[in-house]
Amino acid sequence: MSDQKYTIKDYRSDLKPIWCPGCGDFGVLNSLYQALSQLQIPPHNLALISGIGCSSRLPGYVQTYGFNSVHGRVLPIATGAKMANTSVTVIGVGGDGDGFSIGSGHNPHAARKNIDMTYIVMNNSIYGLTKGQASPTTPFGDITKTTVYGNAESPINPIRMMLSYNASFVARVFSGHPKETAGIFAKAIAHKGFAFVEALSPCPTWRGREQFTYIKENSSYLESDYEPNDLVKAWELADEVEHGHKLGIFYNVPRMTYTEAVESIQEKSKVSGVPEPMDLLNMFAP
Ligand SMILES: Cc1ncc(C[n+]2csc(CCOP(=O)(O)OP(=O)(O)O)c2C)c(N)n1
Ligand code: SF4
Ligand SMILES: [Mg+2]
Repeated sequence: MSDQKYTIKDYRSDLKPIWCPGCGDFGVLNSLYQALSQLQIPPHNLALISGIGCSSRLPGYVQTYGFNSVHGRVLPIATGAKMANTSVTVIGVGGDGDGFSIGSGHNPHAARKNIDMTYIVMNNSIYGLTKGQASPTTPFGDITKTTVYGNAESPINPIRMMLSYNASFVARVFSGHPKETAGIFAKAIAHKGFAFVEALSPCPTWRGREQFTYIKENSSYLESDYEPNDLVKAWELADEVEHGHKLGIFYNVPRMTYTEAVESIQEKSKVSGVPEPMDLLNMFAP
């Protein structure tokens, strides 16, 4: 008998996913169940926060606390949940439209503050739920419902974006590789600080079956001796033109979390004392 208290079935909710057959989000969900079970995260000590989109339906399929919230607002809501109860494991999930378009302005702040949470973006390079408009990760020249003669915009590289925002853990996975994806999810969730994972998750409905094949044929893992602590090296390897879709953990460094920083400031204030109101006024006097 297994000594694991929580098995995959303890994380499955009664809701049956309504994603289209072949949607990459199924693979992401299954890998997340595996990672949670590997880490033995108690379902009652977990909160999954999503935005709006096909991918954002994911919290409903996990037997835990969840909030399918507002388009583009995964990170502020997840941050609030973490601040309200720092002992809860908080995981934000959403799509590329949600996280890199309307919600993009929240990324630098969660990353720079090093909020102790995981953020998984299911990137299908399309707005799936709203029927196939181009997103910020749609490649240049690609044909979509809104770019019928080809996309005139250059895409965001999510790995480079998060590296430049000083995220302390940055990784990329592919939904078609369940075992590897579960392993990287587990490392991201266990990471102390803000962990970002881009999950390449094809949308056969609006991008065709070719999207899965393209990712499968053009992706490869970072070398096994790669050390994910060199920002310049990580930036270089994130170059998709030169390296294709590199998969794995690009960057993983220890850094004080927001909660730790606040606690340390609270401790300092106990020693130095709280300034009197008049002292504060004098500090700003001309
Ligand atoms: C404020 C607001 N603007 C626009 C929408 C419409 N909308 C819903 S989901 C979505 C994009 C979904 O794309 P993505 O985040 O990539 O998720 P996917 O469906 O591809 O998983 C949009 C534009 C909305 N719900 N709320
Ligand atoms: S439209 Fe695309 S992203 Fe949405 S459920 Fe279907 S395959 Fe998945
Ligand atoms: Mg999308």
